[in-house]
Amino acid sequence: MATTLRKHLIDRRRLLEIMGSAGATSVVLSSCNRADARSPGLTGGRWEKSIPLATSGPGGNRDWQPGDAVKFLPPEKIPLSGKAASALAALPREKLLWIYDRMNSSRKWETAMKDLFVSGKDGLYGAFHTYVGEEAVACGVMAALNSDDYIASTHRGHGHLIAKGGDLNKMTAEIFFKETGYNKGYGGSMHITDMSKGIMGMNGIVGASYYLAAGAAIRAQVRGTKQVAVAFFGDGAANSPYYFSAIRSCTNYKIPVIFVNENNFQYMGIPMAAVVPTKYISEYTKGLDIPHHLVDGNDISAVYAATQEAVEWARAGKGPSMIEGITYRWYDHSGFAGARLGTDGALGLPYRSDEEVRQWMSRDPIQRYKSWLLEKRLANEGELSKIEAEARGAVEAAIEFARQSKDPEPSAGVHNTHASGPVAATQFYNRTEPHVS
Ligand SMILES: Cc1ncc(C[n+]2csc(CCOP(=O)(O)OP(=O)(O)O)c2C)c(N)n1
Repeated sequence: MATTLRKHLIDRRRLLEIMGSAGATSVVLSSCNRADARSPGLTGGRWEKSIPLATSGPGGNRDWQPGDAVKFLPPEKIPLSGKAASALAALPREKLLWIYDRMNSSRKWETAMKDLFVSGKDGLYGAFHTYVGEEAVACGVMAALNSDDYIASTHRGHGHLIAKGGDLNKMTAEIFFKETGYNKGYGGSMHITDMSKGIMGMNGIVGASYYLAAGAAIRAQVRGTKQVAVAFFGDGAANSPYYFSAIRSCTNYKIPVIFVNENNFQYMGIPMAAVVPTKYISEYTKGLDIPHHLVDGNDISAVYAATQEAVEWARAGKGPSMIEGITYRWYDHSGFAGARLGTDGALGLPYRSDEEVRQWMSRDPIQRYKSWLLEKRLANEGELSKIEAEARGAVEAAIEFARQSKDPEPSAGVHNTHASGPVAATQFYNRTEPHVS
């Protein structure tokens, strides 16, 4: 047994190389991009045409141009009064500060990772999809959930995980591919999962969140636990055939899923409008008799209030709701083309205008929330600065934790890449009959 195992031992890096040379899909190959001289890939500096670029397409908005996302720009400040502001302000102050902490932790963690990727300092590599700019969606949703509710995330899900209580040390160690990481260094960014916190995982499969969330929600429905499940998805993922199928079935059976669309106008390097025939994603399912909430996704109060209503609706046994948050990502689809060390945002990308990026960055969801808290006198500068400093400290500590952690042993590859461990792996490799999948 030991000899057989040794014969087949490969470490993660070798596995990726083999898959790449065997012509694995672009999704897998993208995780092979290294931040080194041989393959600058998607990390730092320039934009490689390794992702598709189309500024026009079959959608209903054929005249969409880079820069047009400015037309959807929300106001500079989030409303101090009104239904959403009242709903948020009704939360205990500790919870309001907790939201500020989660938003800052998410932003500071991803920004620190960006600086590490761009500098090349720790030799980081692999796919990394930043959520920077979209934090109000994750934190607004999570503020309305209980800790035992479920979330099914996306490829761009670090912000979801951090808002749901993901462990920064384990997340960072996973990005560093260390054995202390969430997936013991064998998953990387897109497989981070923490079932103890209801986090059913980030996911490299676009559109996978619908059925994962539905499965968890059916379980809750059958057991009568009143838990809900949230399926996060992007504007591009709304074009998956599974989207309508899932939301329709959840409507039929009143399954407690909340479908949360993060409309950031960008579908890799394709403007969302080139493939979306309606103005908003929430128009896709208008015919279904379920609540639809179209909100400013950079306004934490709007996202929170919409989710609170959707949660009440679901817990009352009325089934799913759909929330669309209009937001914007500050960086490239994956990696850090156009990004700079110590500076926010990625400029010079061909599928969007720099002016659009700057305008959307001026609607920073964290700054907007900070002003709201201060103007409503729900927090003071000192308290918020303390939270910012603590978030920074936690990120620095997590990076140090990852640096100090060990690389996985090569033999761990057999344990960590097969669900049933080394026995199943050995049987698979020793099989004599042709493998039919
Ligand atoms: C099933 C599947 N198809 C295609 C891809 C390649 N892919 C990765 S991310 C992405 C775009 C997703 O866009 P969107 O849903 O708008 O999310 P965003 O990246 O904007 O957050 C695509 C097509 C994939 N990972 N999985």
